[in-house]
Amino acid sequence: MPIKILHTADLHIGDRRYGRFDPERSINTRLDDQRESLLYLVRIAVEEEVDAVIIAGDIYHGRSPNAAEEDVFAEFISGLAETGAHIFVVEGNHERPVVPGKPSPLTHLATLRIDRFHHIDGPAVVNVATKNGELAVAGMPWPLRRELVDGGYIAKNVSPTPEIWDAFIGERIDELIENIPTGAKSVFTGHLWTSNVMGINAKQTRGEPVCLPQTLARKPFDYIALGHIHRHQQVWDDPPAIYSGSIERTDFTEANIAKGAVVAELGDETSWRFIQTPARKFVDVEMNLSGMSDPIDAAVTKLANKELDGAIVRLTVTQMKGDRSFDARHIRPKFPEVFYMRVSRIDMSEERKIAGLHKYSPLEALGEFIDQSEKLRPHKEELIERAKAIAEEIRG
Ligand SMILES: [Mn+2]
Repeated sequence: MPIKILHTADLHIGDRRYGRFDPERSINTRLDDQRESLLYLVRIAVEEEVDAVIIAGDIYHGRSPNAAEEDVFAEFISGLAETGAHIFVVEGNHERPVVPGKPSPLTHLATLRIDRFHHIDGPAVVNVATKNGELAVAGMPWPLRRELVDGGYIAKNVSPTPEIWDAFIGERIDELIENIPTGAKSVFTGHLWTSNVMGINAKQTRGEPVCLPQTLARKPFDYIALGHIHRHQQVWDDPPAIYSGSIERTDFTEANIAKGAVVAELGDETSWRFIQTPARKFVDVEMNLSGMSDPIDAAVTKLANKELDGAIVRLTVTQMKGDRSFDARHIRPKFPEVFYMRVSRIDMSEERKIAGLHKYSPLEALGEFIDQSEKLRPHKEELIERAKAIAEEIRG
């Protein structure tokens, strides 16, 4: 039988965005969603009888998870441990300590020496025997700038280019490959960016670790289990290099994107399939309410046609100067089935734009411009980042 693995990443337990504080239990309601998706993965591990579970970083959203968040992860791990599968966890940027020797929120789990639980906090190969044969997992946690300095790749005050990161990561992979036993099935798992167009993407990765997909996707690896990019995607064919993606939607750019994990089978060939988690639905609604005699009523009518049950909703209304004011407090009570609703109002008035323009810095003006474009709005963060970089270059 092939060795079967479940690959997940970017759990972001404790991400509180788009949730509410539940005063009775003193937790954010998004934690329930994260728990649901994780327990769903435990069921998958049971049903599929996987030999190993690989968690490719970013377990927690914050560096200091609270007790309720730790309990959600503990419940996940104990559920997986009961299946008898080996569990491998590499550290992501959200938990790897920058200070050498400082414990991460995962260190105590390693200290407990739970059977078949493997915590990878530096580049290392872990060999295990599964019911379907020998498996070697080569892991690389989120690489740190300090490691480039210590390794002589850059001087202390230099910002690393993508090419330097690619060289550093490639050499670590060479070392890991030397430690893969011949005849074993093997998986590389890491938390980092990959890009086919390194130079172009340098600004997107902002000096963070990045490499070409083929720097990782090499023989003898049978499968490359990646974390960091929240959108599920395959970045290389042979061996397959996959971002499982986050288990839940983490912002509105993912509103229409399926969320889940990957089940891969390592036989003579590697095959894999994506399995969806019951991630909470995000619904993005935009409406122009200019000139409406009763904008609240108009918005309620339009929203009533949408499937909003249990959804996280972002409502963006555009109006002009002189329109009847739109008070979001009148909207939310009409949709008790909605999990969370954020309402924002954009004033499209030309007069206001011209009269108010002198108040803006160039970046603020760009932000205002992006806000008014349906096409550009989802890319706001990235566009602003790029504009900043360009502005810095011009200033020298
Ligand atoms: Mn990450």
